[in-house]
Amino acid sequence: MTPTITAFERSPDGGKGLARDTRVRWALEEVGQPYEVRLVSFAAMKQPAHLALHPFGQIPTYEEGNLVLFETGAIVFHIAEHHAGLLPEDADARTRAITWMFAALSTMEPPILDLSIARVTEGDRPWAGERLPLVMDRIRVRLGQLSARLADADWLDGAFSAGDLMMVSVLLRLRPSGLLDEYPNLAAYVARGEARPAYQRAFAAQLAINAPAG
Ligand code: GTB
Repeated sequence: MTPTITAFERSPDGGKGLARDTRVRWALEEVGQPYEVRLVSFAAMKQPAHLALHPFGQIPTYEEGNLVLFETGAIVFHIAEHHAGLLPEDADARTRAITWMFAALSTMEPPILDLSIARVTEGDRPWAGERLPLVMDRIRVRLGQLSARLADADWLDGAFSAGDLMMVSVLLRLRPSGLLDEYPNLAAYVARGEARPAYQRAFAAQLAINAPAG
């Protein structure tokens, strides 16, 4: 059955691939699963029909027959569990790859999201100038630790996995800040992820919807 995901009718990033449907598209492309996309407006996301799919009124969602999922971690995990290509066969290696998915979402992503909050949501507060360097330093701590673990490897634990897909997706958001470039092995790691044909297809698909007109 062809799954359907939801995405922004028009992403605020104008097609830079930063909205979270991109990581789901990427996973589907990696495993060769065709999918359909239903575009939703910000207003529609808060209406009962969408809230029945996603209790927090967000994108992306994932529908496959009677199964409805929200949260990209759960969606990518489901895709990886049901298709070959994103999780190793070996049980221990599989669990380590899943651990990296959790690390991306629960250790790396929160301080990275905090940077957007500090810059955009709270950028006009009188204390914003003092808070921003603290937020950036908290990200540097995590990037330093991740950089040390990755060292000169291509991927976090052997072959490319759903753990790398999630980690690269999370780190991508840092590019405009310049923070990623302070860790050349992480910058190269993210570039390796983006160079994957499956990522390129996912990026192109979301760009086709979101590219500014003209
Ligand atoms: N934890 C959830 C998951 O991983 O699925 C988070 C989902 C989420 O934050 N969805 C956002 C959303 O629906 C879109 S991706 N927001 C609308 C709302 O909450 O009302 C976040 C996002 C939005 C825009 C950019 N951008 O423009 O750069 C980047 C990321």
